[in-house]
Order: sequence, then C-alpha cells, then structure tokens
Amino acid sequence: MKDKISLIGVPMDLGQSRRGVDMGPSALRYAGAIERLQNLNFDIHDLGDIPINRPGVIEDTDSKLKNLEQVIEANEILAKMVDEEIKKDRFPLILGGDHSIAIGSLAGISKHYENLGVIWYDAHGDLNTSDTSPSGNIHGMPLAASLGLGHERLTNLYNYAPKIKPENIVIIGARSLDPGEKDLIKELGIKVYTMHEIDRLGMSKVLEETINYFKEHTDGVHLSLDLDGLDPTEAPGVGTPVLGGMTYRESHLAMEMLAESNMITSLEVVEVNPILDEKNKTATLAVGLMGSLFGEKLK
Ligand code: 6HN
Ligand code: MN
Ligand code: MN
Ligand code: MN
Repeated sequence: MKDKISLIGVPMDLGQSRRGVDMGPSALRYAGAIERLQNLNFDIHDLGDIPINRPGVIEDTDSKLKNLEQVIEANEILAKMVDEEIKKDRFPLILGGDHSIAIGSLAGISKHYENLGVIWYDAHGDLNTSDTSPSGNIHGMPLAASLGLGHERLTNLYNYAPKIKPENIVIIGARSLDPGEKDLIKELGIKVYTMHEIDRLGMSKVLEETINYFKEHTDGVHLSLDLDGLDPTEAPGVGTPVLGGMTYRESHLAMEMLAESNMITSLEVVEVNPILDEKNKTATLAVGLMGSLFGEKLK
C-alpha cells in the first residue's frame, strides 16, 4: 500500500431519500479517521469536502433518477480530484456520503488501470438501472453505471465508459437483491458471495478466494465499503439496513486479510448516517475497519 493518502470528503445525500448521510464525512473525521492513519505513519492530506449543490427544497424532477443533475455535478468533481491524487502517486481515500459517489470514485480511479478489481462490500448489489430500480435512488445504481449500464449521463461520467469489467467485480455480503439485479448477475456472471455463501464457507475462505482471484486478474483493487454490509445491530447508522449481515469480527478479518494481501489501491467508505446512528457507533466501527485495512496489528 502507498504511504501517502489523500482524503476526500463527499457530503452527498441526494443519491437516496433519507437525509443525514451528508454528515458522514464529519462523523468519520470525528471518530478519528485521520489520527488513526497518522498513528500508522501514513502521510495523510485531508483535502476537505467537495461542494454539493443542495437545493433548499429537494424535489424529484425525475422520479426514475432522483436528483440526477446534483449527483452528476458532484461526481464529476470527485472523479477529477481522485484522478489528480493518483497522478501524484497518492492513495485516494473517499469518505461519503451515499453510495452514488462510487460513480465518481471509479471514474477517477479506473483510468489508471487496465484491469481494476472492485470489491463491493455491501448488503446490496447496487446494480440497478433507471429501468430496473424500484426506488429511483441513484445509490442503488453505481455498480451498473460503472459497467456501462443505465442512463448515459451516469455511464459516461468523466467522458469514458465502461469503467470496469464484470469479471473484475466481487460482491461480498449481498442479501437484498432486486429482480433486475439478479438477472444482471446471472447474465454477466458477476461473482457474488451472498450471506449464504459466507455462512457456509466462512469469511476466511471467501477472502482467500477473492484475493487469489484478483491476484491473477487485476492490476489494482478498489474497496467500496458500504457500512450496511455489516449487520444493523453493529452498524445501525445506515439508511437501508438489512438484517442478517456480516459481523464486526468477520469484517475485521476481511480487512486484515486485505491488508496482508497488500492489493488494495483505493478505498471509499459510504452510507454512514449519523442521524440514524447511536452515539457515532457506525462511524467509529468504520474507522476501526480502516485501521485494520491499513495494517494495524493485533499483536
Ligand atoms: N446502497 N436496491 C435498492 C434500490 O433502491 O435500488 C436499495 C439500494 C441501496 C443502495 O445501500 O448503497
Ligand atoms: Mn505530506
Ligand atoms: Mn451500496
Ligand atoms: Mn448497501
């Protein structure tokens, strides 16, 4: 892993319908994100939060793609910033914000790789398009958009498409997939470890397989860490909680194994909603996971 990190906050809550996730970057900083990484001797630059054009009243102009213009605007800014930081040989650490910001993260990152791997740690697949989405919320679409599927303004963000290939994706923790997402997973043969497989194989095996797979196929790996991947009893501060999720220890084990593999080249932490949280529990958990991912040792 690179020893220089650039932190970018993205206070975006317009990719979904529950207010408060825009405070995610603050909650994560407050939980000690920067100090945690400084203690591991990283040179970390906090670039602050990117501006989000939030209307006073949030009106749905297009119910199939809610707040499309604002989501695009912020993601264009994010893509450019991420791109610039990678050019400076710095590791991009993006703090959200809802998961719609993965469109911009991946747009900025993927240009730098022939075969970018993506680990999608999430209760959801985020593989909807405006046609299959049950909600119109763009945070349910970033993985599809990055594959080049869905509305042209999303797929072609930062002027190229697609950003990633289906064979370079591994979804971990899925337990809530919409019908259109299931169809797409089958059609494209996307690798998914649902909770069922995690229960049967154990997290250790799941990560071992994922790491071995990426070693052969990719030249960089982006970790997209959606806190709703964890069980809501442990991570209650999220907008779309789903019971039966990954535990605290399973998640730390996953991060520890990724740290050992030394293959993660960018990270985003999304969906932390401090309004729905209990005393910043979810942000604190997220910062702990960052500690493990960046190499904190148990002994
Ligand atoms: N997330 N599949 C649902 C939808 O509205 O498309 C939920 C999406 C959740 C997205 O948690 O990042
Ligand atoms: Mn410096
Ligand atoms: Mn997600
Ligand atoms: Mn999710």
